[in-house]
Amino acid sequence: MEIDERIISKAIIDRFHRKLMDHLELDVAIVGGGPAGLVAGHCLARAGRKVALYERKLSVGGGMWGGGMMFNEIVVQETALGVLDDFGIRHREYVKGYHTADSVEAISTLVSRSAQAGVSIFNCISVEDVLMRPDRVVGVVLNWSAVQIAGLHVDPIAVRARFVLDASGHATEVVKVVQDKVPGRLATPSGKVEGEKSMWSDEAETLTLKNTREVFPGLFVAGMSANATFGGPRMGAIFGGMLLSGRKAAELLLARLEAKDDGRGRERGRPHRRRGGAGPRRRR
Ligand code: 48F
Repeated sequence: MEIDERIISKAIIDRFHRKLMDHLELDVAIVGGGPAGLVAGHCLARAGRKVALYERKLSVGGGMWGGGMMFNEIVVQETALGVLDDFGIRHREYVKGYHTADSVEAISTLVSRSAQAGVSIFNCISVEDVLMRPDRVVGVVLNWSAVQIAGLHVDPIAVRARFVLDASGHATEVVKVVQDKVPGRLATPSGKVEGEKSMWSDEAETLTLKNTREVFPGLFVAGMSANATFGGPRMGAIFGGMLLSGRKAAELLLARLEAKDDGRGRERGRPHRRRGGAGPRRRR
């Protein structure tokens, strides 16, 4: 059989078109394909939820590939070894309490298992904005990263999601958009992004988990984005907090997807009620 280039093109266009069409309405839209976003996506997809993950870059994986300063090993503490085991990522004890894993094995496995669990990963796509209603975030606004990089004036497309997870890392990109463009306050002490602090690994690893939560109605934060949003320090090349944060974000999201306020209120014309400080206050 002679290979027909037209069929190759048609197959790619057709399959991608279907994938995109099939993901215009989601349970959770995840922004960022680093360790936190991938672990969250994996847990949500395994629980049967419809999840898409958008990654700006060509390669998914965020800051894990390079270990610490391109020494491609990561450190993971005891409490997070369960996540590595869950994914089948091999690890070795270095000294008591400190374990290492090959960063390339770790991140490639997180990516592969997430995709196989059912997370639809869209690489080369940047989330440049959110979809809003008067009282909450209801989706994401997408554009090709190449459009952003080239500075082209091209309008985006939008995807509805019951919840959005900002796992964009140090940049906290979605939270910053919401801070700047959506009426209301974030559930942070100042109502704004508190900003990342300098390195303090122990404190950061604890705070990352604490800071993994809903920061605005419909918008959750995980990973380094959670810490930067709530003003925690960075932690360096220890990754347990990122993995556990992804898992915690998924647990919170699964609970919310089951709850009365399940992100469908707007469809039924029922306004979202403020809880625990995260919520809109209209600007005048
Ligand atoms: O930075 P990243 O790995 O975030 P993370 O999961 O993990 C942080 C650690 O890697 C490390 C650390 C822990 O020791 O401090 O830095 O919290 O992955 C975030 C991903 O989000 C992508 C970005 O390219 C990266 O791969 N990203 C950021 N903004 C956007 C985005 C956006 N607006 N749209 C799509 N992708």
